[in-house]
Amino acid sequence: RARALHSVGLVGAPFSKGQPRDGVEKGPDLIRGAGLVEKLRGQGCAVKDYGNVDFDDVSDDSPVGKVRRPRTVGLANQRLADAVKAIKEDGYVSVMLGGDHSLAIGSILGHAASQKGLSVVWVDAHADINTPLTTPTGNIHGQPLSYLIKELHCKIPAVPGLSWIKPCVSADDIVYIGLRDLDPGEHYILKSLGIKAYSMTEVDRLGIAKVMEETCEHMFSRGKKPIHLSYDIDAIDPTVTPATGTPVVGGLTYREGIYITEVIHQTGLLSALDMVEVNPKRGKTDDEIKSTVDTAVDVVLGCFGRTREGSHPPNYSVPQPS
Ligand code: B3U
Ligand code: MN
Ligand code: MN
Repeated sequence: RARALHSVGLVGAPFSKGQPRDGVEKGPDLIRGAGLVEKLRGQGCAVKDYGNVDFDDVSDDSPVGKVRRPRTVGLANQRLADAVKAIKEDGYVSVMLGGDHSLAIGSILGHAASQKGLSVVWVDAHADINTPLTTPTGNIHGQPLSYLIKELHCKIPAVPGLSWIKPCVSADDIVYIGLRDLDPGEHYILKSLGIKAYSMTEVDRLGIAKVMEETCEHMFSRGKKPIHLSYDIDAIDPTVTPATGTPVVGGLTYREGIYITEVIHQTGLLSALDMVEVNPKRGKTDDEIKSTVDTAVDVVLGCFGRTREGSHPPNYSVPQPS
């Protein structure tokens, strides 16, 4: 039997406390229920499912300044970081199914613990880079990158439950795609740190092919580092993926969303993936939920070599009539 094309280590993170809407904790089991593991195996991947991380609620987790549930989110991300680190040490590409986007803290920390340096591609309508002092909502799913970026560390106050986080990515190693809903503080941080960002305006101006070409050029100009792709389903237009907590009009088409994954796959450098913010309780109909979940599955499949042109095994031959 031929060697598997990819080794995928899957972990579910049924966690919703980085934001106020429940339902997003159902993401992992829904995405599995749509046949993710079987489909990955069907396209030649070796898959180990590590199951779901167990999360505990911290009692008396009152807000600290504006930040909501810092101890619960901090503890969840410690657990997740350990899980992702173990998956990387076992030699797999880590796939974390969320859950809300605060989970990128643990996923990126666990990934970074096993590598010398990472590139992060953040596909999202939002920049998720508010600090505890710029956040308008207090929700930590709008803040994960602020805790992880070395150049922002001096702007992060000590918050109980989150102070253990050691920043592990440089601002130059981040590329955003799909942005269209930023707070003033976030926009200022992006500009002042010079973070590479392709908002929907750049997607419109350049087209997704050029955006991905430049994304790769930017990443590779700093040496070829393992890629962490953090994919928020709300990057894609809500006509396609409505079942998510904070939908924003004017997003990526299904095709643009999938094209991103095809290019990331072709780099051969994908080392960890987050698929987050699928929330079935935000879908108004079963069709809305199905379209959102199926798109999330297709994003993961695209990351692991599914091609729209089709494919065939290397030893394939057309049967001869006898
Ligand atoms: N920027 C806002 C809104 C938001 C961020 N991420 C999501 N929504 N999903 C905030 O809360 O920081
Ligand atoms: Mn996000
Ligand atoms: Mn988002």
